[in-house]
This record gives sequence, structure tokens and C-alpha cells, in this order.
Amino acid sequence: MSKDFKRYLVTAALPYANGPKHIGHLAGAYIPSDVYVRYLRSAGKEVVFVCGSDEHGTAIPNQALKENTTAQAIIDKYDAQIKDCFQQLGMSFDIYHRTSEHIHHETSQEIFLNLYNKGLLTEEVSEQYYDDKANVFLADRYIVGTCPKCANPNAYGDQCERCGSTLSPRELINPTSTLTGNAPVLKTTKHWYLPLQNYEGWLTDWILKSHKDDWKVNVYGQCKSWIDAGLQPRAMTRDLDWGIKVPLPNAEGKVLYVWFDAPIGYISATRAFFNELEEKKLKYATPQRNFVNAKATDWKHYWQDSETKLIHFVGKDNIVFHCIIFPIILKAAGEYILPENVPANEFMNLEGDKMSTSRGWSIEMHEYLADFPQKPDVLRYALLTNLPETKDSEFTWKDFQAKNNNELVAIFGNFVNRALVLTQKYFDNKVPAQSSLTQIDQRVLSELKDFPAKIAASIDAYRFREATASVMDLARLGNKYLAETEPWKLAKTNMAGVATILNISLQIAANLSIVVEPFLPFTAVKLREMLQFNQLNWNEAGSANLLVVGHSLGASALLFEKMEDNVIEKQIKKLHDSKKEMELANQPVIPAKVEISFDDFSKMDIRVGTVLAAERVEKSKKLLKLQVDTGIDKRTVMSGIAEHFAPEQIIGNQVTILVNLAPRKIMGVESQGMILMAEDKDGKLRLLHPNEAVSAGSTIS
Ligand code: B3M
Ligand code: ZN
Repeated sequence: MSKDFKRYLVTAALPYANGPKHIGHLAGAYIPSDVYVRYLRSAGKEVVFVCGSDEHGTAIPNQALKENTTAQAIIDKYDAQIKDCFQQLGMSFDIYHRTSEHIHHETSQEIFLNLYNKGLLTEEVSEQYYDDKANVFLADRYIVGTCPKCANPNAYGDQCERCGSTLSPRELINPTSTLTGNAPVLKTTKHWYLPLQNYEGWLTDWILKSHKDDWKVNVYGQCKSWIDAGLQPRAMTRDLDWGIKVPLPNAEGKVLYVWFDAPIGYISATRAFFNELEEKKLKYATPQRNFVNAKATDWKHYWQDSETKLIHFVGKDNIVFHCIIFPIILKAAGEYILPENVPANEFMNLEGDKMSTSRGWSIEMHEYLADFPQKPDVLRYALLTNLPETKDSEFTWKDFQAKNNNELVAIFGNFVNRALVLTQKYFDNKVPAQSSLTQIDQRVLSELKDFPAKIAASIDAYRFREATASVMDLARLGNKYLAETEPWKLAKTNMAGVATILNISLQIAANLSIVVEPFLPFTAVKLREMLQFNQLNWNEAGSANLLVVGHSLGASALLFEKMEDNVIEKQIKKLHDSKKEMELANQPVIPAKVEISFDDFSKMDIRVGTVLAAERVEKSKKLLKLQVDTGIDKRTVMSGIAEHFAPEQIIGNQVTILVNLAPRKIMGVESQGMILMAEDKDGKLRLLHPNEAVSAGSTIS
């Protein structure tokens, strides 16, 4: 049943360029796709691997609002950041494109018009919320109101983040526009819809019948429940001033729906890749992949030839778009192939909680790379061994440390290091010859032979955890082999035996440098350098003759370093700190009090005073007894700031004081006035000073 394909087109979900991306994203779509593609290339397959930034949708102008800048500035900033992180992590895209590029606008409009001209889109007029102060229709995210399900006063038009319900703007109680704070009004607007329901029969055949056995259970299940529930027409356009213009007359102010254009981004990226190859006559060739005479039109082989295997790597929240909506668009457009598979992953949690950038509970790619610049492979390994392939998984820093110390250092690194160091010691750093083989030698060689096919089978089945475990098992085999045969002891009696053992060990190391490459590409480069071994050809793996006798090895170095507890503890603390910080930032400010008149205000006599003395008050945790020079007089004020200031910190400071507050007794002392303080969301108090020293008694009004 599994068909042989002539070429592969692999896509990884286009990340929204609206903020940094975290390691959960890496575990969802990126690292698995990179392993898959590197393996295919190493096995000599023709493959193109595309990705890029998703730069449309309301997420972008939303973030611009938050950062008080323009949408363009947002996409430029995060596209650059995400692209750079991907590169540092070894993501080997053939092209990392952007949906803001001209060619993408063109491609998306072309496909939209194709559908429109064939009469495959329906026009519908509906009522939508409009902000008549800002003169715009409001996207769901621009409307907040009270959640009808849980009464959260800050629910969005599409979702309540407190109870998780999916909402539509019309369900919100007391909706307001986030742009102006006004109550929006309903206004009619016309949109173009894709009648998904017309494709139900076709989808049932294509997914439910033909892909029942080869799609992952979680993916198949989601598709089935969508189809079973009955599909609805879905609007392919939006009223928004950010996005790709709807290419029709009378469509002023309308753009394509982001989930219409984003997946088309895979097509535009492929087109851009071949354009570039043709234009620049790039010599983009490897032994397996010959793009030397590539033409711009070659993109069509990848999208319109049934001998191409198209695979979309995505996270579970993108399944419906890649399995149902985009395939319907491709089918309706005609001529396009469909994905063979969409091996979507579930989510990765972090230290017992959902990963979330906005809640500060996440490890952002750029932060990891800043803290561990030399360790992209350690992260790749920790994620690969823990991928949420069949259910949600969990990343913990302790596990990260254990994977590094107990597996990468103690097994992989240790094995390679022992093989190399012993060869330096006994054989002048040259590959020694095998002589007669013991039973152990024979067993090890035969096990070695089986590894590459086993790893490949796991990769072909999108079981990357299993594949990663097998790679480590090969290192484990080598490590155990050395522990069992103890060549350092044998050296006293049988140098021929030692030569055999080290030859075999070095062959294992050379094999490791091939099979580990898709998983840990930086480690593979280092290892090949140490072995002075340049081949990277999966089809040669399994052989016990990768290194010829007498071959000179390079200098050995440690592949991995042990990670100490304090490094890990620092990360855990950082995580908790950032969560706290975000909680504060996300807390709503205290609402304004009722209006007062100017007369009400002017009754208050507020002055600048200087603190002359301060002391703690016996039996009170909160109070300080202050002597304040108010300019009018010197008086005693009892102030509840002892938990925020030590007496010596406050003496000599200028403060703001309400001097005509009726005196009252506090802990037996008469307090004559009140010091005004700023109270932060976390309850921390700060003194209010004039920005330059003024004379005591200066009035405040
Ligand atoms: N940008 C959503 C996401 O990053 C979206 C993916 C588009 S793939 C065509 O989860
Ligand atoms: Zn709610």
C-alpha cells in the first residue's frame, strides 16, 4: 500500500510573526519536520522543505497595538527573530519565506480568483460589529465583553480565556471595542464564503476511507469529528485593513481570511525558491539533490505532480486547516496534489502547566539560545525524546538535565570519547585492523547492521521518539561493548584483540555520525570532524567498513558537557519569576472612582514635606512613626509603610503629605496627616517625590 514517490515536499507550519515562539512550537512541528527532511536528504531523496512567517491575521495588528507600533514593525521584528532562532537550532529549510512578499499576495489572489471565477465561492451579507468612531468593522479579537458562560468581564469576541469557551462576538454581554472603548454597532457587510459542506462526500472518501490506516489516530479522529458534525460555509474574507486585498471590484476594505492565505504560503514559498534558483543561477546541488539547472516553473513538479509526496508538519490546533480547509481549496483550485499525511503532534506542557507566552510560563527559543548558545542539540534531544506524538507530553528542566547528563554525556559522548582516546593511545590515532572476531564482536557487528533500517522505519512512520531512542541505543551498544571487552585491560596481553575492538568501535562511531545527523546535526558535524569522515549517506549506514584501516583520525574533543544543578535551578527560578511578572502585568488596573467636583478636590491641602525622623512602633509590623517637616510645622504622622521601608531608608526623603486630614489616634499616638504613596498591582508602596527638591511646605494642586 505504501507507494514509492519520486520527490518530497515537506512543509512546517508558518509561525505567526506576532511574537517569540517557544519550545512547544519546536516540539510540535519544527524539530520533527527537520529530522524527517534531513533523513530524506541523507537517503538521497529529492526533497524541498519550506516554511516562513505568517504575517497576516488580526494577531499582527493586535500585537502592534500592544507594543504601540505598526503592524509592519511587528512582522519585521518577529520574522527576523524567529528566522534567526530557527537557523541557530539547525532547522534546514530550503527557504524561509514571508507571507508579506509580493509573490505570495499574487499567488493567493490568483487562487482566490480561480475559485471565484469558477463560481465556487458564495456571497453572503451579514451583520457584524462596527466601531463608528474608528470607522472599522471589528475583528473578533477587537471586541471584549462579559463571557455569557463564566461572567469573565474580559472575554474576547472569539474566545473566553478564563473558561476556554469558543464564542462569537454576538454572544458577549456589554461588548466594547478595544480600539475606542465604545459600544460597537451592528452593520451589514458582504463576504465570500467557501461552502465546505459541498465537499463532505469527497472528504469522506479521501480521509475517512483512504487514510484510515496511515494517518495518526489523533489527526484522523479530529477530521472525523469535524466531518461527522457537518461542515458549514466558511468566510474566506474579512473586513480588516491588514492583509491581502480581495482582488474584486467593490471589495474596498476587505482582505483574504488569514487561514485562506497562510497555507497558500507553502506554494508561494516553493515558487520563490525556484525563482531564486533560476534568477541567480544558484549552484544549489548536493550529491543527492541536483538543482543546478532549476527553472522557475519547477515548483509545479512539487505541487502538481502526483509523484510528489506532500507532508504537512503542524501542531494539533492546525489540523482542521491542513486536513479539511486547505485541501478543499486545493481541490477546488484544481491541478494541485493533496497532502499524503499531516503528522500533527499534540501539545507539550512545561513543569506541570500549559505552555503560554502571555502567561510567562514558557521557554522562548531566543531565551534558550541566549542562555545555552552552544547547545542547540541538547534542546533538540530533550524535545525529541519527549515529543507529544500521541498525547500531550511534559518538559521539565530536571528531565532536560538528566537527558543531557545521563544520556548525551554518559552514553553517547562517553562512548565516542573512549573509542577515540584509546585509538590515540594504542594506535597513533589511526584506524587499526580487525583480525579474528570473537562471539561478542560478531554479535555487535550484526546488531550494528540492523540499526539504520530500524531507525528509518520509525522515521518513515513519523515515530520520532522511537527513532531517537534507537539512535541512543546504537551508542549504548558501543558503550556496552567497550565495558564488556575492556580493551584497556586486554592491551596487556592481546594487542590484536584491542585492534579489532577499536576498529569495530570506530565503525560504530562513524555509523553514529550518519544516523544521528537528522536528530543532532551539530553533533554530527563535530563527530565527523573528529573522525575525519566526510560521507553523509544514510544508504551506507550499517556497514562495518566506513573507515578504512590506516585512516588518520582528527583531534578528539568532548561532544557534550555535564550540566550542573545550579544551571538548572536558575532556569526554574527564571520561569517562576517570569510568570509572576506576567501575572502582575496582566492584572487589570483598579477602576476609576466616582466623579468629584473641583471644590471637592480643592478642599484637600497637600504639601511637600521632609521626613526628619522615623522609628518602628512597638507591637506593630506595619507602622512607622514619622516626624515630618511640613513647612507649616513639624508633626507626627503614623504611616503603614514599615513592611516597605526601613526607618533609615526614609529619613531625609521629601514626601507628599495631606496636612488637613483630621487627626486620629493610632496605637495610642495622634497621627496628624497622611503620607501619600503609589501602590503597585502587587501591593508594593513607593514614595511620591517632586522631580526636583522643593522647599518644605510647597503646595500641591
Ligand atoms: N500561523 C498558526 C500557528 O502558528 C498559523 C499556522 C499557519 S500554517 C499555514 O499555530
Ligand atoms: Zn468564560
